[in-house]
Amino acid sequence: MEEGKKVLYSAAQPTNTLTIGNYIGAIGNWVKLQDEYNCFFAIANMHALTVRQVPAELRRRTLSLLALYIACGVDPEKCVLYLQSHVSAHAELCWVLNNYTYVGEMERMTQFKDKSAKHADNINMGLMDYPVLMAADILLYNSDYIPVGLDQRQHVEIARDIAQRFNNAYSPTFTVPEGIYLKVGAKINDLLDPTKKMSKSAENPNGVIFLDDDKDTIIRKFKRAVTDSDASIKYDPENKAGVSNLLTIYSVFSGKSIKEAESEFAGRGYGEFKLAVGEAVADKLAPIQAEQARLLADKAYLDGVLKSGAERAGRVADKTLAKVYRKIGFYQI
Ligand code: ATP
Ligand code: LTN
Repeated sequence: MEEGKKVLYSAAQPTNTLTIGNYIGAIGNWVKLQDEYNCFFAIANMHALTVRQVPAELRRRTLSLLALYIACGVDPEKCVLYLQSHVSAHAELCWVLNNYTYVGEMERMTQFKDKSAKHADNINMGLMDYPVLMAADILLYNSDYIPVGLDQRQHVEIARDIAQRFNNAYSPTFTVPEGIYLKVGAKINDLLDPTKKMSKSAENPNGVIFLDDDKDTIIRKFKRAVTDSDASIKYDPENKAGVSNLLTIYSVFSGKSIKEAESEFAGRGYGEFKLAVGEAVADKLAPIQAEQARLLADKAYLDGVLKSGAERAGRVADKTLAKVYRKIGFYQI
């Protein structure tokens, strides 16, 4: 960790296959930030448990997500990459913070309400406690900045509240973190319902581009993307949600600004535009997919990254936890 650099923290869950929404809103953005900050990027397998998982799948997806981080360009030499369950301080701090969090606040969380509706047969305590575990993740590392998609904003806000509440009850202990959100790409929408977030657990896979989709699938999905009858390629999220979403995706994957993309396609048809978006996405994903497959064949290397990550993360986390235990009055020997 370099002296003087601010701390950046983020994570993704090893559930389902990640989407271009996760790439744009999270991992791809982390890559751009990794030189400027001391970064911790976790694989949130404890959060994954809040929805039923098949054990073998969870295990497989864990390594697959680590390989994906690295294949996307997150550098394990520069950043601490680790598995949440390898650092026991997460669960321990979560327990402490539970006592500074109100049931009413958790019941009001949008994601809790959405996931409770979706998994009505399994509204478990973990699902409700999800934001407190996330606060523990963040606060253990004295994180200054949390780059996430807009769907996670409410969780970052509650982490700030919990940090301030604890600091006020004792003495300054936690850094109060700040969420950072992309101007373009903090919420990529579903291709078939462009008013809704593109989600890796969506019911209809045709509205979602998964990071392991092949070129034909990607082009086919973009061809079917919902647009409008106005036939003009303009960025206007209020009135032209579908086209604006496609422009955002094109802008990120082609490296051009939204304005440049608009002029490139001025006067051209939706068919041609959708094909160009599909090609830009497929061309960018192909080398990432190949690199992920190459890394997955080298399990010893991936295990080594996790081992070193757990040690580096554990050292920082244990220090924070010891400080918390001291302040709350846990007897120490
Ligand atoms: P689920 O669909 O199961 O709720 P998720 O994709 O939201 O999953 P994670 O894998 O934990 O959940 O998300 C990792 C990161 O990707 C988070 O920072 C989240 O905000 C971001 N993210 C997820 N979907 C999008 C999206 N459609 N647009 C932008 N960012 C996104
Ligand atoms: N809940 C997040 C994943 C996550 C996270 C974190 C993000 C777990 N712990 C700490 C930022 C900071 C999600 O994207 N679903």
